[in-house]
Amino acid sequence: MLPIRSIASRAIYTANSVSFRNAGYATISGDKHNYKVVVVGAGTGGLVAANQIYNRFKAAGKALNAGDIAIIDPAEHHYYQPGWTLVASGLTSKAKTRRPMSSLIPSHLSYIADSVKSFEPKDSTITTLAGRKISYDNLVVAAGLQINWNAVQGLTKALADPNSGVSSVYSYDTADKVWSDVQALRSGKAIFTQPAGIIKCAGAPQKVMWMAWSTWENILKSGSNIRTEFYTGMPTMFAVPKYSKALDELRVKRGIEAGFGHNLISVDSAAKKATFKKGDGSTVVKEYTLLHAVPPMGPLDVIKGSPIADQAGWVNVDKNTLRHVEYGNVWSLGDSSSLPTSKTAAAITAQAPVLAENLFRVVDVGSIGKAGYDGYTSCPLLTGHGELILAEFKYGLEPKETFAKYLGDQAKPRREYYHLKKDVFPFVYWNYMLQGQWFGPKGLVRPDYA
Ligand code: UQ1
Repeated sequence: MLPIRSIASRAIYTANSVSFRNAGYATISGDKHNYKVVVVGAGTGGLVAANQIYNRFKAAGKALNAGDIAIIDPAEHHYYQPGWTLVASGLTSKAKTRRPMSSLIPSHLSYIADSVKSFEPKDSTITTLAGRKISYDNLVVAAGLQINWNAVQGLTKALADPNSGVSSVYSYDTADKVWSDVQALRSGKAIFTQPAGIIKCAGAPQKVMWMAWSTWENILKSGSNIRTEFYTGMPTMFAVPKYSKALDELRVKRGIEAGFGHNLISVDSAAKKATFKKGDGSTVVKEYTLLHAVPPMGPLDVIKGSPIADQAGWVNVDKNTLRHVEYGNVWSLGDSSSLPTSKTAAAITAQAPVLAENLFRVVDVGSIGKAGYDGYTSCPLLTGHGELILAEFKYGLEPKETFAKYLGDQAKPRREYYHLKKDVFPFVYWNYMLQGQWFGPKGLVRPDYA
């Protein structure tokens, strides 16, 4: 059995112990069937949104009662996924990137350890895997996305073999294997891949590469014996032209060969060969000593084809209001949403306050106000030890940089940003963001939409 868990596993987990969660912090609600707000998913989007919604009503002097908001997620742990690139580069331990779910859900939220089986937005209900029908005044969908590990033939087998030299940053179980493989490599060819299409944190595949390169070059001094190559299904290094240019210059300067429009389709771990499909349909086989593989990703099966999904399978929300285009009491943010921006934790810092404000206004006065999401997202691109390019941008792939006016162009790798990513953000996340008190570039100040 391959011990790969992913966000998707939240949807397929069997809810078998609704009543026995250690309730030191969270309360388990076993019998209530109607809630003012139901939040689906207790990942970054769900936990932040649930807390910001609670805080928003309270700030208006209209506090919801304990138990008015329910959050539903079958996962035993919550993961700080932005930490996995740090795990993959030996900068932190994986144990520090997860905490028991029950320790993170405050007692004023009802915690339902179950998963959604179907959405019935016409009736304002959801049905759970355990067979409960739950009705809501408002529904917030933050269910995450699905990692299609099996879409790359031979990958799960290769990942499960400790000696295969094949790893992936995209799961808790394999993120530390990246680091052990990187440390073990003394010579040969290291291949890093990225699939075509939408993935979460689209910068991560190359962050892992840059940190591995820096480890060989600067720490282990074995760089001259290792050839590094990057094969991506995308046409460029990064979607935003400004950062793409900087990253491509860095790639050339560091002697890293790239193949664009190259999609990993199979791994033969016995022969140490990876097969890629190119845009013209032809295939090409590459030998590797170390392979960092990133599988394709897509919408969760439970959402795809459901009444709340768009054609592609994402929750179909207005890109500025985060309100469902058809069902006015359904909202979405984060990876499961149709928002046409990069799927990151930083994006949640800007999406959640807009969602909380709009939902509050709809409940309070019946219509939304001026709050709108501009597509803000960020990708802290580790480029080596002590250096990071802080990509920040909004809709239209337009840069929206927080620190440029103080420190200069954020396309230039800087030490300050490296420490933001490595030391500041993890602390802020666990201590402020998950409690609904952190607003990204606005810090601890909730945006005012008056
Ligand atoms: C952020 O707020 C955040 O959460 C704590 C991150 O980590 C998950 C980020 O990567 C980024 C970029 C932000 C945005 C905050 C600032 C100060 C730019």
